[in-house]
Amino acid sequence: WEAIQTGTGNSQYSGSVTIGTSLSGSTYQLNDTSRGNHKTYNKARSTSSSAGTLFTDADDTWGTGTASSSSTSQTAAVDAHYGAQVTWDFYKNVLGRNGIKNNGVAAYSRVHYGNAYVNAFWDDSCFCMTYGDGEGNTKPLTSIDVAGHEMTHGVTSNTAGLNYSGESGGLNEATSDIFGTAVEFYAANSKDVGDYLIGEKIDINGDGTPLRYMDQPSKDGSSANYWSSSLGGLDVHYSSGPANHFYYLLSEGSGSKTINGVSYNSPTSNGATITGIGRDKATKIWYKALTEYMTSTTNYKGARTATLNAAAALYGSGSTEYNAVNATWAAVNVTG
Ligand code: ASN
Ligand code: ZN
Ligand code: CA
Repeated sequence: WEAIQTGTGNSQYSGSVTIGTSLSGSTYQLNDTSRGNHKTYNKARSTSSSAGTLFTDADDTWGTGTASSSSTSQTAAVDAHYGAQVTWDFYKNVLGRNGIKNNGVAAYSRVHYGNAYVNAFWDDSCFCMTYGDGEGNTKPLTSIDVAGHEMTHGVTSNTAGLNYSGESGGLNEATSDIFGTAVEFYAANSKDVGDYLIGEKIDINGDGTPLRYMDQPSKDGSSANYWSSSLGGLDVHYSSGPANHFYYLLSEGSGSKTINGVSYNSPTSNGATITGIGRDKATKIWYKALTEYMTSTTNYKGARTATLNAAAALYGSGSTEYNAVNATWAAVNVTG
C-alpha cells in the first residue's frame, strides 16, 4: 500500500520545492503516484542499462540544495524528479496532454549516470530519461529546461515522430527546446523565472554561458539563425536554430527586449519587424502542429505549413495569429 505524499525537496537549481512522493511501509520513495507513478532512480555512476535503485528516504525531506560530488546524493534526484513533475503538469494543464503517451502513464528518471558524464538523454527503449553529473560530478544536467527538453523527446517520438536527422531532426530538437523553455516559464518557484536560453544553469561551457540562445541561435557559434538549403547537413542541435528563432520571434517579436532581467536581440533575415503574439499562443500553435500536422519526415517548409494549419484551426485563417506565423517564417527565410 502506497499513500500519496508531498515531500520537501532541496534542489540544486530550483530552490526548495514540493515534490510528489509516496510512502511504502515506513519508507518514503521518489514515486510520484499523482503523476502516473513517475519514479526517480540512482545509477550511482553506473552506465548499465538497468533502471538503478529507487531513491528512498526516512523523513520525506530530500537533498541538501547544494552541489555535491557524491555518487548517491539526493539533490540531483530532487531536480530531476521536480523537472519531470513540472513538465507533467505543464503538458496536462497547458496543453491538455496526460503524460508522454497521453495515457496517464509516466516515464521514469535516472540520475548519477556515469562518471562526470556531461549529457542527458531520452531513450525510447526504456521510456526513460537519464542525467549525467556534469563536469567534476558537481553540475548535474538536471535543470528544469533540460528536463523539459528530454521529456519532450518522448512526446515527439509518440506524436509526429520527427526523424532525428536532417531538417526533421532539427525540428525534433527545436521542439524539445521550445517546450523545455515553456516548462521553465511555467514553473512556479523562486529560481526559475523563465528565459529563452537553454541550459543556462548547468554551466556546460564552464564560463556561465548557456548551451543555446533562442533569440539569436548563432550566438552559440554553431547554430543557424535562418533556413538555408544546407541547413539539413548540420548537427540537429544546430539545425534547430531557425525553429527556435521562429518560436522566440513569434512569442516576443524582433529587436531588443529585456525579459525577467535577460536581454535579447532578435534579428530577421528579411529586415521585417515582427510583432509577437505572446508565448502562450506560440506554444499552443507549435503543440497542435506537432501533434496533428507534422509527420516523421516534416522539413522546415512542412513545419511552416503545419503551424499555419494549426494557427488557422486555433484562431482562424487570416487571424492576427495566422498572419504572424506567416510573417515569422518569412523572417527566418522559410516561405511557401
Ligand atoms: N542531450 C542531447 C539531447 O537531448 C542528447 C542527444 O544528443 N541525443 O538532444
Ligand atoms: Zn535533445
Ligand atoms: Ca532556460
